Amino acid sequence: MKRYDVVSIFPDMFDALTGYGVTGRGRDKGDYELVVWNPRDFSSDQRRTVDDRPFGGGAGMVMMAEPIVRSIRAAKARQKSCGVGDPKTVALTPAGVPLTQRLAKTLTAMDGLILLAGRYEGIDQRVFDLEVDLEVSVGDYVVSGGELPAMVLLDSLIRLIPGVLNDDKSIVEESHSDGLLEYPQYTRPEVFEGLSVPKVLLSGNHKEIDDWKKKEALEKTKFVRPDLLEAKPG
Ligand code: 9D3
Repeated sequence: MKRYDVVSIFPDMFDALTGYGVTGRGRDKGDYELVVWNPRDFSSDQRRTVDDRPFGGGAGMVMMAEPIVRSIRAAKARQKSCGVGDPKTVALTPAGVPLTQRLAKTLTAMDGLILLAGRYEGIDQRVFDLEVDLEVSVGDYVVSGGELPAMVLLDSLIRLIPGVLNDDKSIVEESHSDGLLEYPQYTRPEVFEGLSVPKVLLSGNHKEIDDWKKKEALEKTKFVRPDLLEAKPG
């Protein structure tokens, strides 16, 4: 069983991950566990404050170091109590390294992970200095907080845990078409509003079908994401 701890002031958002689809069933089956720590529970004032104004000025509020550091340390203690030797802490930030399938494969190999999802304009730098091993971004666009990015990262890790995907065929196909975009897919009926399924897919000739899928995937990739083909042999 993989152990995931998340630090977030919106714990209920993670029900979207644990309550649905393969990530929901994976949790029910005990493929992984997810515990969310709320920095408000580690705040030192009556109002449960977790943010304050930035030194030096600037727009918006910054998340305070103390409630976050205390949350991360509680998460680390829990991970160690579960036998995770040296749990790594990953912060989701717009300035992180881009999430890729390669990074997902690296992180899914860890027994446990702690993820930090921030809100407001940022997080006090001393949190990173003291407790964070890696910053990860989910792409060059702005969202309102780290929770959705944390769920994107978690989903990409969880579906790589052996047994989470019910069939192992999709994993084989994934590695097969590695780095290419998807070929077009069809199901019944054979004709829909005058549009027919390509004949080759009904031919039963598996070699021809495989060649067609490869050709379509390559074509689509050349057109939409030529950058994916740049550094690729074959
Ligand atoms: C200084 C201007 N903004 C940085 C681009 C401030 C800011 C905006 C949004 C700071 C944090 C956020 C909230 N976003 C995330 O926490 C985040 C994120 C993202 O916005 N895009 C891509 N990946 C990620 S991972 C976490």
